[in-house]
Amino acid sequence: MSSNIKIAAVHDISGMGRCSLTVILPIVSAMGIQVCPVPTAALSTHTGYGDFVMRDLTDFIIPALEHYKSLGTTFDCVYSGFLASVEQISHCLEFFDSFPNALKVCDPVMGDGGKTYKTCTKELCSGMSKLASAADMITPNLTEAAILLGESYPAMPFRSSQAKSWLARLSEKGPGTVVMTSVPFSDDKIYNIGYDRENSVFWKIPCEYIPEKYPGSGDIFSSVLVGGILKGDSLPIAIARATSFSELSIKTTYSYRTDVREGVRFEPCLPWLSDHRIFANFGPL
Ligand code: PXL
Repeated sequence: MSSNIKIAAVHDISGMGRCSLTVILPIVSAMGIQVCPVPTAALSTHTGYGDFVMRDLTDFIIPALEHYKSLGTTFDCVYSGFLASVEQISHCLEFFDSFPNALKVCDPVMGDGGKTYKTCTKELCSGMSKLASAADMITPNLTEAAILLGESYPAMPFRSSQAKSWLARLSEKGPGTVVMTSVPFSDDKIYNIGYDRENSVFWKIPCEYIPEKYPGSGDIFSSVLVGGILKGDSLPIAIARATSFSELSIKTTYSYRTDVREGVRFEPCLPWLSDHRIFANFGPL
């Protein structure tokens, strides 16, 4: 029996639309890793449905943390995502500090396609920057990377020299590993790209472009990435695994032509995650 790997997942739970904890729980579990959810908010749907109902759980996080500490619990990873209030930034920092041996991952969920999500205020964006600086690994999309760097949303296509510069500048803020998702270069693919500061190496992993943008895609990618790293994948292999699973589940969804707001139909693809093949569809950036 392999050892028990345990993640504290500090994200919201949205009842419909497949994002955050409703994605992280099944995906990371299918990889044989235990997820302990620490919900930041409960929503009826993700924010893309317009008139969603939301209950902020800001007053839940620190009491939950205190309880875990009183139990002598340890986590192998603290993985943060969508936050519902600016106070939750310091709560996540406290989670990071409480488990010094844990891998600290921040998915700085703030927006997509050049726009911030409805709930993401200016204060929350600057708080997210602080949280990202305290993490070992961050996984922004282009919109979030631009916000973290104080840049405007970039003109497309992105150049590889610009991509390397953004990755390195994000890493200079703190995290030794930076992974940027859905980056369009000048061909007909999109790329997930990564930077490993310790080894001074940049990676790029291609993904076929699918002409539809599903909410929660970033959560699917980051879940597999985090699971892969915790199970011993190198950075490019983990990005390649996460890219392949995302591509498979997004193509599956696209084939059914379902309502985009319902997110990615990853459920039929879950068995794929139990296969521990090594992935090598990567190369240097
Ligand atoms: O997938 C990111 C995400 C997480 N949580 C909520 C969201 C979104 C993206 O729309 O609305 C509530």
